[in-house]
Amino acid sequence: MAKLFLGIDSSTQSISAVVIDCDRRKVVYDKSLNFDQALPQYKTQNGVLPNRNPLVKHSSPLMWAEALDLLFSEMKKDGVALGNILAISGSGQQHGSVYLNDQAAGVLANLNPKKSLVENLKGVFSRKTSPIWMDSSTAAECAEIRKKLGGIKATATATGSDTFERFTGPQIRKFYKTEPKAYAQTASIALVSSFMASLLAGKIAPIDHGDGAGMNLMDIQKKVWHPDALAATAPDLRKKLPPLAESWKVVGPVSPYFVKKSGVNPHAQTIAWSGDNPCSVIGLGLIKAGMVAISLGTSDTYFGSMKHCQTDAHGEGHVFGSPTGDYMTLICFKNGSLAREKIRDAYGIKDWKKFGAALTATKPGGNGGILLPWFDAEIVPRVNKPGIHRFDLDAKDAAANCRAIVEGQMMSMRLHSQWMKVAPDCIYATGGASDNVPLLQVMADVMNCRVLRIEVAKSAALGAALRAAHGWLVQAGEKSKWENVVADFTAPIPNSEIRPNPKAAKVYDQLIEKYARCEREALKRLSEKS
Ligand code: XUL
Repeated sequence: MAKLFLGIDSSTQSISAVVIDCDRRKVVYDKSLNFDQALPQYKTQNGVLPNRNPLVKHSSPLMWAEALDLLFSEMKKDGVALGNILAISGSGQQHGSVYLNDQAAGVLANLNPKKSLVENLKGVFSRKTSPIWMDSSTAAECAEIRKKLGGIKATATATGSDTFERFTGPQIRKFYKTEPKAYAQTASIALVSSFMASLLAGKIAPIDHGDGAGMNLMDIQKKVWHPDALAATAPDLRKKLPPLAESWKVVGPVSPYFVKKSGVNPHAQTIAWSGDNPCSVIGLGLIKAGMVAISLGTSDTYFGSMKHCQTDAHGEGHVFGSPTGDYMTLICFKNGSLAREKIRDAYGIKDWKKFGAALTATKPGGNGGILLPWFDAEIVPRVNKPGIHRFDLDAKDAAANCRAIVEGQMMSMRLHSQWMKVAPDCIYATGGASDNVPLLQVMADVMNCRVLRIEVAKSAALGAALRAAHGWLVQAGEKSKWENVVADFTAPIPNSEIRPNPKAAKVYDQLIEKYARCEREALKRLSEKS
């Protein structure tokens, strides 16, 4: 019998399934359902419910449940050998929360397969909609919680991140302040991940350390609920939160609902779900400290892994639990591809190939020119007033500006990941711009580290499937080294390795000091102006 594991990704816009065969080391099934298209009755736009207030972004937990039903019926229709699935885990969009009343546990334990999940779940919510990660309506609550915890550094040290509007704690506080009755009727608060795991297992599932760290409620060092953070957020909160658990925790066998309805193996175990970023870390194969992935998308994202928990005193980067039991970081630089594109277009450079040629034609470090690429308000470092800043750089020199923007972005990543105290020893590059070899050469030189390209379609769902395999092996008492679990599934593109040029790396060791000085100067100027 094939050893099959299922990973499900309940993301912002869609739900996906990836099935892996662990003996053949292959993905054997892969399917996505887009919420707006598959479930138009919920009237979501890109998975989000319309709202008059542009800061409010909610979605429907019933829609996510209906999508799960639909996904299983599609798998059955497509002939997936659901009877051979040994374990199921999943990934949920991080930070989103689901509010359940005191009926929920009983309903979950007795899901009726003759009805749909939606029909089963009708009476279990104490809040109809779920705030998701795109919501930014909790600035006041962020300030209140941060103040009670003693400021940015203290908040980040305690919970792994400064307070952020999308994080669950500030969202819970807003719910408590604006709908105190409904808050009082809430018996259990789930994350998207633990809610979906609860449906699968037919009981309230724990929150894993990966997703739990995205709440501003978990003690990031001890991995338990942080009493001060709970007290700063809302009364009686401890009672409403499920236990925290390791990411490989077996929640229990899959609910008979899915066995009877879809023919899932009755012995299939539900493994704790996690957030999409922790799952992607596994789906990208970042299983050891020092392994880093840089995603070059609209924004550039730096995913790191570390053994020992360090936090960012400036509160710009996040620390979550890694599903390996170690820690991971997520640092998001807003001015990514769009900023590169702005420079490309400003100089009339036709395509990325020509942009790459400009990088190759110029020498590392230019002539000491620095460009701070804040076309948009930036997250890291915090910049509220958009604008680019040039130092010793001729604005008329197209090629020098192409080099300077990429160097600036890479030096910013190097500078603003130093708090991790782990120098990368291997970087996986992903995302749209990762096929630009000259750009990756600048990355390798600035970081003084080899860079390999990796394809990441469905990294969160794949990571969830790999986590299901790992959780199943752990509970079966079998050896479950992460290297063996991810082997073949997360291999970088063959022959894609780019090595740093030692001479160039030396140039950047010097130039980064100047970059840091320029950044400090620009930030000081901006704060004086405001
Ligand atoms: C991370 C974050 C997003 C969501 C996307 O903090 O908010 O990456 O996880 O689903």
